[in-house]
Amino acid sequence: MSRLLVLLSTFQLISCIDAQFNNDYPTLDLDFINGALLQQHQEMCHFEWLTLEKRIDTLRSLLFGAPLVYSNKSYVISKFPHKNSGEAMKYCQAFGGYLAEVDDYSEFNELKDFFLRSSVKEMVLIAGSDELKEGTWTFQRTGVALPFERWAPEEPNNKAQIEHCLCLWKDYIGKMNDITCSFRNDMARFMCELPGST
Ligand SMILES: [Ca+2]
Ligand SMILES: [Ca+2]
Repeated sequence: MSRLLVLLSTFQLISCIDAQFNNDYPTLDLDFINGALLQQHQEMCHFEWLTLEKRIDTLRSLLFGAPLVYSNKSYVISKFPHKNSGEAMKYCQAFGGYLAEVDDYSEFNELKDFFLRSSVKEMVLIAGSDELKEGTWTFQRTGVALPFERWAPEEPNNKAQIEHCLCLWKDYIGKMNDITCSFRNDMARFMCELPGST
């Protein structure tokens, strides 16, 4: 479609320029044409990029709630439950991000308050797993050890020996709990950390 537009624009432009110079000059100024075409193409690309950005924004608002902006990042909570932590990560990656990674107390505090203000009822999945080695918690994306932990009382308890993923838990004012990496329930949500303050 865009190539067709460029082609049609080229014909139109040449015909305009041809008419303009027909009386004085039989030849065309190719540098001028190239410059004009390049400018037109850039304007069209800019327009298409804006359209694409708008579509991505629309899609993001369908899938996630309003973002928290903190430290040049955007954090969003899903409007639907995840089938498993891998699927949740893929949703985050689709928007250029990853499951929210708590790096320090300040970030934990921001995300905890964001979660507690939300309408999510029970828990929100974030980055962190001890699936590879029980009791050793790392980020799934980088394999780096969790730099900050703030567990709820008697957690992590690895209940039924199947709890290898991490969530913030509403029952304990947003503190951490280990939970299963697979589907939990319809109330469960996940949080993504996205680049930029969009
Ligand atoms: Ca575990
Ligand atoms: Ca637990």
